[in-house]
Amino acid sequence: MSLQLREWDGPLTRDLVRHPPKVLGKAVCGFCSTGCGLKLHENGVVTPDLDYTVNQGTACPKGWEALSVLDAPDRATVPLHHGKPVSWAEAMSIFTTKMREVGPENAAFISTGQIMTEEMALLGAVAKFGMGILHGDGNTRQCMATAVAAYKESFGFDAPPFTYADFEQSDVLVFVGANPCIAHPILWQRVLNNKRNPKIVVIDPRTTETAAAATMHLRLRPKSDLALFYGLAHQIIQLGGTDKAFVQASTSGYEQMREHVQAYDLDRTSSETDIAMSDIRMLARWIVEGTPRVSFWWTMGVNQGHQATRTAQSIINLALMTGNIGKPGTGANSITGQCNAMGSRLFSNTTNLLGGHDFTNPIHREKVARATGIPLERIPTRPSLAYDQILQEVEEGRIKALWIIATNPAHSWIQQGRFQKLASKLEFLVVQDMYHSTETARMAHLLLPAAAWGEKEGTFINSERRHGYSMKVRRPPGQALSDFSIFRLVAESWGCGDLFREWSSPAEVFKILQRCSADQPCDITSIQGYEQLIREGGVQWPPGQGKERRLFEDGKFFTPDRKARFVVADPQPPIETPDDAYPLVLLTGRGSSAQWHTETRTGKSQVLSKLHPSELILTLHPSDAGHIVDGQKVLVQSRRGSIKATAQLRTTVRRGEAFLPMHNPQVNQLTLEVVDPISRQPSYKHCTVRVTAESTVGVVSSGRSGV
Ligand SMILES: Nc1nc2c(c(=O)[nH]1)N[C@H]1C(S)=C(S)[C@@H](COP(=O)(O)OP(=O)(O)OC[C@H]3O[C@@H](n4cnc5c(=O)[nH]c(N)nc54)[C@H](O)[C@@H]3O)O[C@H]1N2
Ligand SMILES: Nc1nc2c(c(=O)[nH]1)N[C@H]1C(S)=C(S)[C@@H](COP(=O)(O)OP(=O)(O)OC[C@H]3O[C@@H](n4cnc5c(=O)[nH]c(N)nc54)[C@H](O)[C@@H]3O)O[C@H]1N2
Ligand code: SF4
Ligand SMILES: [Mo]
Repeated sequence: MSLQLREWDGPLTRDLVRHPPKVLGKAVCGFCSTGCGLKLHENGVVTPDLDYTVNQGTACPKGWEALSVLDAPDRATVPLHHGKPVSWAEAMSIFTTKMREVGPENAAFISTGQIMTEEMALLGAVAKFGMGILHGDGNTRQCMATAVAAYKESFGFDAPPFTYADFEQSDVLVFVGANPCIAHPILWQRVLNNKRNPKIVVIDPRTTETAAAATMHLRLRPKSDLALFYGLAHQIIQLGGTDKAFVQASTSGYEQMREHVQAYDLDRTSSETDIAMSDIRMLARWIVEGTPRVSFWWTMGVNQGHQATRTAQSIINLALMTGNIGKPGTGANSITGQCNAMGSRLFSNTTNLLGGHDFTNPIHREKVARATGIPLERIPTRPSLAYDQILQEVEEGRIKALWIIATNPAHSWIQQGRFQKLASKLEFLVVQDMYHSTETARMAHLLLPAAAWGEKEGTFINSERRHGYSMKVRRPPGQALSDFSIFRLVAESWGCGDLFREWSSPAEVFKILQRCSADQPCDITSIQGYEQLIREGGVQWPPGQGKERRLFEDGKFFTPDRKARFVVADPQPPIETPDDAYPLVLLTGRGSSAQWHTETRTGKSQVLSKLHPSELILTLHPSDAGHIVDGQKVLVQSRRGSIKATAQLRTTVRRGEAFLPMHNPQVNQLTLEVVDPISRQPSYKHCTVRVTAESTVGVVSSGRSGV
């Protein structure tokens, strides 16, 4: 198949679009949360689905290459025990024996936002209800936990309110810590469809591709967002921009918020954020004058921070106070990351009990017991520990076995040195992945080979709450099995298979999950099975009229008093701040639209590899470079580690700051394990480093102190 790839690399792609090979089926893309509809053809060819509402006939490079990356030589094709092939029967016997030896109370699982909803639900159910494992979290903690915590407290439920049509119907779009040109290119395309001549505001310390395309770029000091949004709220109040009727009818806590932001006058806000007073005032005017439709969009620049939840809520506050919610082109909108992060938020049975329920609530437990047929006493009465807390338990020797599914923490978890040390303490590490070569799979005692997207069926939930169906169009390689089948094997092997008789196929599990969702904000009981998802090109929760729908049109939220809450806090400084030894702030994030996270998949495509630099590039401001010249090899050092990179001197980063893409496995050797205390999401976008020339003669220092 990789031969095929070379054949259609380049201008031939155009002919393929005109005369594509036979269509085998349709699927929702398995990379990002945009959830583009794709057609899967023979010979590994993918084309965008012209009829799908989300992407309207377009796809980004990862989508086009989605099938080709399945044919890599390092696909896991047989179970491996300490690197040696074993049969599935042996693998299951090893799994069960070791897990029993350690005891389920001393085991945990780490799930993902990148398998089918039905699969993650089955995993959560088998592990927690069947095996009695109490603790399970997922890579969604690295990504969306902040948005979840913020929405729950502010809206009463984890409910991103928007539909993608809002990109097209907005007059002012404010992107905070988001770089959709790279991370969500097809959503950016929806922005470009906007015919209202919108103002596009980008709030990001870097001049990103998105910032370069903006009407206004607020190049704030990293992690000063909270002060900026309080300052903006203060300006909006002064301009008389509060939507009093909406605030009165649909919110609580406005007065406290108003008092809290009094302290953020222009002077203070400007000095704490490095944003000119005139720009803050201008943005406040844009938000209120002529009552435009304003939408706020945030991603990892907000979610990954030491005070992330309160920052997300300071954005929500702005939408609430100006009544920009529940109407076309508005909203306080968190853009999701992975293809099924939304599925994992509602149905992974980790932080929440299936269907967005609460483990500690006896009524919820009874309801889920009835909906699933699982005996009530098997449902835990408390939620899992968070990812970082699970690792802490490993450190303290209480958790001795870890089962990791469809995530690669030996690359992606923050502060690698600590992670590696902890993982090596484990008595039993099981990794379930489609490749045997990932950084985490190479550490596994037992590797379970998984089928990939395209080789199995099920549903994802995208960023606008759309359930979409993906078809199986090819066989998995060797003896690899779908994650769904692996979880069923585990249940049988553990001896709890009887509990899951009804969970016999993804379609049956979808029905069980529908029952779990009854009377919740995410109620999907009325969906007529996969058939409706296929026929309608996905269905947003909760189902209703129209192809694209938003929440809160009636001004009623999911809190007990049906009012949205204003939430505020005092800004705290970041944990690690620049000093003489480590003078630069290091930011990390997505490098290109052709690279996906730890690159286990995208790294296999020859087409995608041509779309980004092959070396690790450190972007450094010229005035911080000292004697370092553009293109020079450098050492990037933090208090945790030291890595090599190639310096690129650009003014796209602010003076005193540097940027590294997250796709290189070494980058997290530098980062510092700090989490937001509310969401427990890691703060990947703030630590300090020094950069020195990698020279044999001597070390030439850079940074403000070195210049
Ligand atoms: N091509 C590609 N697309 C992807 C992914 C991928 O790996 N590759 N991953 C997907 C996933 S899981 C996710 S979560 C999303 C992430 O999507 P994004 O969040 O858009 O991507 P990032 O580059 O991580 O971070 C966005 C921006 O935050 C800025 N930032 C850093 N610190 C701050 C700060 O303190 N304040 C503000 N306002 N901004 C700050 C960074 O400079 C960066 O430009 O992308 C998804 N899409
Ligand atoms: N420095 C820094 N680090 C970061 C971030 C950052 O901005 N900066 N961002 C964080 C964010 S937002 C995220 S979401 C994480 C992502 O971090 P990870 O989840 O670790 O990254 P992926 O490379 O997506 O890992 C997915 C794994 O699942 C495997 N896989 C794919 N499909 C399947 C399947 O169907 N079944 C099974 N069993 N396996 C499958 C892949 O081969 C791969 O090994 O990284 C985080 N790490
Ligand atoms: S934008 Fe996201 S969902 Fe669409 S093709 Fe690209 S990776 Fe897939
Ligand atoms: Mo993410």
